[in-house]
Order: sequence, then structure tokens, then C-alpha cells
Amino acid sequence: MAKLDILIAPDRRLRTRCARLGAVDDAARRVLDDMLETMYAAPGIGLAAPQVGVLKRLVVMDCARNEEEPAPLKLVDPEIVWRSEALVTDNEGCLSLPEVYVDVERPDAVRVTYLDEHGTPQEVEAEGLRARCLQHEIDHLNGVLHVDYLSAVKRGVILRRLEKSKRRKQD
Ligand code: GNR
Ligand code: NI
Repeated sequence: MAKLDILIAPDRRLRTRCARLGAVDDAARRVLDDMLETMYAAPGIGLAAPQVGVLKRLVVMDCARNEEEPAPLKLVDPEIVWRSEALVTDNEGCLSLPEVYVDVERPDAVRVTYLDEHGTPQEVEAEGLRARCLQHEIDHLNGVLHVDYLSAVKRGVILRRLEKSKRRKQD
């Protein structure tokens, strides 16, 4: 396994609609393993492939608390097939927008279909933090970031600040 570099916004690759895989091969399994290692090292509770520059519909997650057993989840071509009517607002972070926390209103529960690492179709229903994380990651696959739920003015302020701090690090 290898730890990958996490892209920081603004970056065009974080704004791309990622491609479906349709099937799972060794190359996809390797990216998923590298993504999990990268996510645990960050640390984060989820990671989408575009965050490591891979423009494919791959997601890894682990929302287990520190005192719980690890519960890694690898999802290929995840798709939301049901959303609860009940909405909840909670604070979200993103590894691609360090230190930017945004209150986002989302359905409290979702059902998601996906292919597992063996290519077998699976379905998962989640609520609370797991549902929020699934929605946040699937947003990434569509080029959507948590700041997109803010007003254009607030989003602009945040993205320009990130742009400047990236430029400072480069030179
Ligand atoms: O680590 C993460 N924490 C988090 C907290 C609330 C809602 C979503 C997330 S996902 C984030 C990691 C990340 O950026 N995934 O794309
Ligand atoms: Ni994110």
C-alpha cells in the first residue's frame, strides 16, 4: 500500500464529474487500498478518489469511533437510491479544504447501491454521520464541495484564501 497526496482546493480535478468503472479490477482494488491508507493517515472518516487525483467513482470510508473496531468500507460506483425526507444540519470538514468547516443541511438517512471490491453489487442504508459522509463523498465524485452549500460570496472568500495559502507554500 502507498500513502497518496491529497489535493487541496482550488484544483480543477476536484471540480470534475468522475467516470463510472462498471467493473472492479486489480488496478481499482489497489487505488482503494491506497486511499484507505491515505484516509487513516490524514486522519479522516472518508475519502473520494478525485481527492487523490484519480477521476473515477471510488470512495473509501470508516466512521467507526476510536474505541470501536475499524469498519473500512470500499465503494465502487456508489449511487444514492433513496433519501429520507427528514433533513439534518451538521458541521462538515473536508481534507481538501483544511480548517474550513461548513454547516450543511442534508437528508438524515440514505440508501446507497455500489459494487464492493470483488465487483459484487451491494446496498447499504445509513443514517447520521455515516449517511452524511456517504453524501459528502458522492458529492466529490460529481465535483461538488461542502462550500458549494454556502452563498457564492462566502465560497469565494474561502476559495481565494485557500488559493493564496497554496501559492505561499509553492514559492
Ligand atoms: O474526515 C472527514 N470528516 C467529515 C466530517 C463531517 C462530514 C464529512 C466528513 S468527510 C471528511 C473527509 C473528506 O474530506 N472526505 O471527502
Ligand atoms: Ni471531502
